[in-house]
This record gives sequence, structure tokens and C-alpha cells, in this order.
Amino acid sequence: MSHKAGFINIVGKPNAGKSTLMNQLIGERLSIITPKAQTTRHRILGILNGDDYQIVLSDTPGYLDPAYPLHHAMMGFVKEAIEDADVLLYLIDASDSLNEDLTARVAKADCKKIILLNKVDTQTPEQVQAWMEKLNPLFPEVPFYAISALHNFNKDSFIDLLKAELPEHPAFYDKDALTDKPERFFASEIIREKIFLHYDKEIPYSCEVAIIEFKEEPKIIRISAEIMVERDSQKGILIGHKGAGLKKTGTAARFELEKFFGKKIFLETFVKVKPNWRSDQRLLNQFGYQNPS
Ligand SMILES: Nc1nc2c(ncn2[C@@H]2O[C@H](COP(=O)(O)OP(=O)(O)OP(=O)(O)O)[C@@H](O)[C@H]2O)c(=O)[nH]1
Ligand SMILES: [Mg+2]
Repeated sequence: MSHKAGFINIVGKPNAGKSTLMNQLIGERLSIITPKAQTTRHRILGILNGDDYQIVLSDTPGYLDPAYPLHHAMMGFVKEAIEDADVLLYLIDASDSLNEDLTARVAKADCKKIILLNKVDTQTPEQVQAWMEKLNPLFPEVPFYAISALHNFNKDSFIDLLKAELPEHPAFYDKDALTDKPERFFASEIIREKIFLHYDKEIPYSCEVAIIEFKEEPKIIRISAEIMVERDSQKGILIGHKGAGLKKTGTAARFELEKFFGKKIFLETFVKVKPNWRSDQRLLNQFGYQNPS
């Protein structure tokens, strides 16, 4: 029996719906999703296995102009995903503008491409038509689909379409693998998601979560997490009056962790100030943000 396998990498601007699309295809909440831009900071693999195929999807951070070293590392993940793709899925938010730099990079990438206009539920048919007319000359002969990753997404027919684009190749990962990331990574992401959802302004962007203990017992998983912020004032905001802010965030995270791991969770959180961690390459390396240059 012939076997197909390949890397299908999703790229796009922040907030385009990349993680939403990835989770829909995998059928699990692998990537965290929030209404705020720059939610995803890593390249996260989601693996779809069948008897005769393996689709290795990559969710990536949104493409942006880097403002500090954390951003440089995030863009390193995107550039790597553009380079090693068998198929690039360029996801464009129909309610947003095009990023010209990313569009040019995708256009000259040496691989198969699919253009996906997302969030068409927010658009009139005339607006979708206008997008087609704009994108057609930029990507001649590249397949184009208008989708809504969030509403009435036809997962099965989309997976068939992706399968058809895969090269003949043996599986890259174990056939029962779902992702390349360890459980600790997903625990830290779930806590970060709740911080993104519960706090505004610069707080979500100033936080990083490190799991310092992850102990699985027969009936419970015990997790200790350190939340890093850049300044004392941010620590105060995060903890809140009499600890109410951190308690609310921790409760929401524990609830989500219990769903994800299918087990009771004991969660402890500590807040630590690490000045300028987003620019400290030694700390960034510890958190898995190796800088490309
Ligand atoms: N209306 C509508 N909203 C969508 C659709 N797809 C995603 N969204 C919303 O868009 C927001 C961003 O979604 P994400 O999946 O986190 O976007 P992302 O591209 O991964 O964002 P970053 O990780 O920040 O780069 C969320 O509030 C989603 O619910 C869609 O098809 N229609
Ligand atoms: Mg994302």
C-alpha cells in the first residue's frame, strides 16, 4: 500500500484564526485561542494519522514586525515553517488587511500553497468576490478557498483536500502521536490562555508561564506553575486585591486542565518578577524561544 506524509504549515497575520483552524482539523484543543493578537508564541505540531497517510500540521505565531527578542524568536518559527512546508496554508482574515511582506514571502516560497480566506461569516458575498479579485493576480494558479474555521467548517472534505496534496512518503512520527510537545507545554499554554482572557493591556504580553512541577499520580495531577512578569506593578495587577485575580485565573485554568488531561488537577501558581524577560536571551532559551540569528 502506498503511503503519503508531509508537513502542512499554517501561516498568517496575528488573530487570523490559525489556531482555530488547527484545532478544528485535529479535533482537540491543542492550541490556545483568544480574541487577542499574538496568542500563539510557538510552532505547535498537530498530527493527523490514517492507515495510508500522516498529515503533520503546524500552527505558528502570527507574522509581525518584531519589536523585541521574543518576537524575533516567534518569527524564527514562522520562517522555519515557510521553509520546510510541503504545503503552505496561507490563512487570511477577511475582516483584516493583507500583510504585504508575508504575502510576498508566501508567493516566493518553493512549495505547494493553498490560499484560505477565513472568517467569511463576517463578509458579504460582494466582499468575498473583491478578495478573490485581489488575491488572484498575486497567487495565479494557487487553489483558493473561502472558509469559516469557526462556523460550519467541513472538516472531512478539507482533510481530503489536504491528503490529495501530500507527497508519497513514510510517516515522520509514530502513528499514534498527536503532537510533538510534552504535557507540560500544554499545561503552561492553558494557564497562559486564561491570563490572556482575564487581563488587558500589556499584562498578557508581559507574562510567561513555566511549569516547575508536573507530577502524575493515579487519581490526580499536581502542577506547580511560575508566572513571570516584567515589573512589580504587573505582579500586583496579576495577583489582584487580596489575591482575587490570581485565584480566578487559577480556577479557570484548573477547570480547563481537568478537561484537557481528563483527570483531577491540583494547581499551585506563583508570580515572579523577571525584569525584561522578553529581551533576555538566556531566559528566552529556557522557555524554548531559541533565537534564529
Ligand atoms: N467570526 C469568526 N471568527 C473567527 C474565525 N476563526 C477564528 N475566529 C476568531 O478569531 C480570534 C483569533 O483566533 P485564533 O485562532 O486564536 O487566531 P490565531 O491566528 O491563532 O492568532 P495568533 O495566535 O494570535 O496569531 C478568536 O476570537 C477566534 O474565535 C471565523 O471563521 N469566524
Ligand atoms: Mg494562534
